[in-house]
Amino acid sequence: MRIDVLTLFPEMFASPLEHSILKRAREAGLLDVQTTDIREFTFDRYRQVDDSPYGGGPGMVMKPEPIFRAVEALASEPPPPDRVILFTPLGRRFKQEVAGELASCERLVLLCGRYEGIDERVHRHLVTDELSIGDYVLTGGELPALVVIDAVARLLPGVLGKDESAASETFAEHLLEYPHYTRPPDFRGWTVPEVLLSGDHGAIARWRREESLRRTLRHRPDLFLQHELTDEDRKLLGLTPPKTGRKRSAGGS
Ligand code: 4FV
Repeated sequence: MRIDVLTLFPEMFASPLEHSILKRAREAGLLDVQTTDIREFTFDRYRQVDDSPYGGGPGMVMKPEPIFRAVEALASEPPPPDRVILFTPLGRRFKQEVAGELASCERLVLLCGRYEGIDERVHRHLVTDELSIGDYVLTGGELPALVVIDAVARLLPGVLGKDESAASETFAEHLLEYPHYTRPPDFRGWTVPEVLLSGDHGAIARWRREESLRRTLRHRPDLFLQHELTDEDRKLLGLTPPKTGRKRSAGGS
């Protein structure tokens, strides 16, 4: 996958991409992240990328021209971008399923805003998607871009090693993950659940499923309602199976 990042601070992307899984993915050619400074697409002597807002008000607004030029220049190189994504608090909430959607793309362009925001004509006439990583206001779109690069990259085939799997993890099936334990079996008197030391993989799988269900119900009932309860899940939760035998969602629909 190729990811082009348009930003006023390309240097912010140096370090986070030079460690661990993301570094390995780039070295293996599974991920190609290119940063481009939007200011390179200004031709006036002040290399102006922002200006005061029409109608007055605090702060500055990013100008449309350098951004349109930058995206059009990137798009002139094959392959054409599948998505041009702008990060903004008013965007669609970025979730694991959105990461999965983007991981099937060949090329993404990520647009990082600064200042109060970006001229509305960029939102309306240039970007294909607006994403938010959460209901808070950041100083720029660079950190959201790094969050998306990380979450998408680890879903690319071959990026996670055999001992790292994206399959049975948090949010797969809208469930939170089960508790993890490793050596020592007894730490300060806090012991590892017997079942995990039993070697009985059937019992371990049931324990983990039950833990995922209980944790999701307790910590994220909203997620639990999106989860399709199986009869096995009902048994694990001590819920009576539905009369009809037909699978029914947690929300009882
Ligand atoms: C943001 C968020 C975010 C708003 C103005 C950048 C800032 C500045 N992006 N999720 N929350 N963006 O706060 O994605 O341009």
